[in-house]
Amino acid sequence: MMKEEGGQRCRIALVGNPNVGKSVIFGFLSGRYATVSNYSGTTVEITTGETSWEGKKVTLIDTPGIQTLIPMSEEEKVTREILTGVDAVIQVGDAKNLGRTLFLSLQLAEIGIPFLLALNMEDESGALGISVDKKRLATLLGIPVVGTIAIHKKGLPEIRHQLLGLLSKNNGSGEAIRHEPPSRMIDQQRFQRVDALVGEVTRRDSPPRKNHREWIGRISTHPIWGVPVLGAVLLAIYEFVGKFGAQTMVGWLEEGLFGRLINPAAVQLFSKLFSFSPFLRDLLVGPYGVITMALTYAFAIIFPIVLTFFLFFSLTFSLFLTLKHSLTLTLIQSKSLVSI
Ligand SMILES: Nc1nc2c(ncn2[C@@H]2O[C@H](COP(=O)(O)OP(=O)(O)OP(=O)(O)O)[C@@H](O)[C@H]2O)c(=O)[nH]1
Ligand SMILES: [Mg+2]
Repeated sequence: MMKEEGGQRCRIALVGNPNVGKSVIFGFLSGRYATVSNYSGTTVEITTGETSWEGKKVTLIDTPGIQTLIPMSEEEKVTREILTGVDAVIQVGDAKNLGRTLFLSLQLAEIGIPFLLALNMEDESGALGISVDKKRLATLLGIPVVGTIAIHKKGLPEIRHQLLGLLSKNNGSGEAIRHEPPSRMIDQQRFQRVDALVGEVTRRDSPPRKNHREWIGRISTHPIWGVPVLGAVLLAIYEFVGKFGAQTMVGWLEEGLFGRLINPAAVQLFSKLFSFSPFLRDLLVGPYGVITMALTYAFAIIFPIVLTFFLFFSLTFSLFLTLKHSLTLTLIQSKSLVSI
C-alpha cells in the first residue's frame, strides 16, 4: 500500500452512488491527463489521473457508481478492492439524496479510511428547497463536508484544500486503521455461508455460453484492437448511411418516387386547380413549392439519411455499449465537457 511519505505518490479514490458527479469532480481535480482502463480481470472501467498538489504527487482514481461497500455487483467488488490500496477517499454524494449518501459514508467510516464528503448538486437540492447543515453534518460524522456544484466548479478547490489537510493529518497513519470492522466480518461470513448454500444446491448442466457482447466490448476498448474496430465501424457507417442512405435511397426517392411520380402528378393537379392564381400554384408546386421542394427534401433526402443513421445506431448501440461509455469518459477527461 502506498503511503504519502516525502515525495511518494498518494492515492485518492473518488467513491459514491451512481450519477452523483464523481467524474466531473475527477476531471477538475486530475488535470489534463487521465487513463481509462479495465480493472484487471474485469470489464469494469477505471479512470486514473496523475497530478501534483502543492508539490505533493497525487494519483486520483475515479471509480464506478456503487450503492454499498458490501460488494454485490462487479463494480462494487472493484471499488471495494481499490479502497484497500488508497490513502484517502473523496466521497461524492448527491445533496438531494442525503440518505443514500450517508449510508455509504457510514460504511466508509467503518472501514476507517480517511475521507471527506463532497455534497454535490447543491444547485438541484437548492431548487427543491432542500438545505443541508454541512457544519453540523461534519461535526456529527467527524469528517470535512464540502458543498459543491461540480458543473460550475463551485467548491472544487475547497475539496483539494481539505484533502491536503486530511493527508497531512493522516501522514504516517498505519494500515492498522484498515482493519476489518466486526460488521464487515459478519457480512463476509454471511456471504461465505450463502456461497456454500448456493454451491450445494446449484449445478451446471451445460457449460456457460460465451458472452460475445462482453468480448466485443473488451476488444473495442482495447488500445490496439480498438483502432481497427473503430475503423470498421466508421467504414460500415459510411457504406450504410453515406452510400446506401444518402445516395441509393435518396436516388430512389428523389428521382424515382418524387421526381417521376409525385411531383409531376402534383404539378399537373395543382396547376389545373389553381390556374386562377399563379401565386398559390407556385406556393405548392413552384420551384420552391411546399410539395416540390419542402416535401421532396424532407421525405426524399432527410428521411432516408436519418432513418439509416438511427437504424445503424440502434443496431450497434447495444453491441458497443461499453465503447460508448468509454468514449463519454474520454470526452469528459479531454475537457471537452469540463475545462479547467
Ligand atoms: N445540476 C448538476 N448536475 C451535475 C452536477 N455535477 C454533475 N452533474 C451532472 O450529473 C451527471 C452525472 O455526472 P458524472 O460525473 O458522470 O457522475 P458519476 O458519479 O461519475 O456517474 P457514474 O460514473 O455513472 O456513477 C452529468 O450529466 C453531470 O453533468 C451538479 O453539481 N449539478
Ligand atoms: Mg463516473
